Amino acid sequence: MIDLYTWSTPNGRKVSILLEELELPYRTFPVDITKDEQFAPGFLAISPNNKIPAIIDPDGPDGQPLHLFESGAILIYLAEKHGRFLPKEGRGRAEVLEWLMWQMGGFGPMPGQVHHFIALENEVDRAYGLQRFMAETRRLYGVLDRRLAGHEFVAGALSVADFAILGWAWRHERHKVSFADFPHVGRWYDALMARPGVKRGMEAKLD
Ligand SMILES: N[C@@H](CCC(=O)N[C@@H](CS)C(=O)NCC(=O)O)C(=O)O
Repeated sequence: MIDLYTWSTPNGRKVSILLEELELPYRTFPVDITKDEQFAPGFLAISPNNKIPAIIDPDGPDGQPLHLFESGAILIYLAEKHGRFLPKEGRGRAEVLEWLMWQMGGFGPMPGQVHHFIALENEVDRAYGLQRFMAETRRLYGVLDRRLAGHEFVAGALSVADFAILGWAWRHERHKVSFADFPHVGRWYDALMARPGVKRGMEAKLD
């Protein structure tokens, strides 16, 4: 049974989606990041970067418990361990990792900045931040839309890269993106959200 330390955020949802798609049993431990619970010493021992999500797998690679933070590392670990949603080798694996890293480095940090600046009260700070990070967020949606114009999923068969990107696309309204402008993303999003495993991952109580 995996222990999942999380909160109901895009990075948190990536892992609950994968756990549900893999039909793995897990226990959820909410870490209320609005109350700074991510800085509690007990949580820092698992996630020294004071961010959710993190997991503990009691049955780690050497038979010993493994704790892991960074959502991308968690997705790769669970996919490899259970032999699904990440090809073992070759071009297919390289492409999934390419799009997973694209999400981790851009399609997450950039819309995350929109979420930050949109909530600021200082008009000058807010205007500059939104101008910069909304433009970059829209650029990334354009990259994804062009990719999905010729591909059913982002990299070969359905993979952890799709789940990682979905976690952030789930918050498109909050970062003021309409799928009317990115129709291929909209088609992909609807197909993924209709999957029973994805639905359970999105609806799981994480807070
Ligand atoms: N690169 C990290 C980012 C995790 C992250 O930003 N988590 C946010 C919630 S989505 C968090 O825990 N924020 C609390 C904080 O920054 O103190 C990952 O993908 O796991």
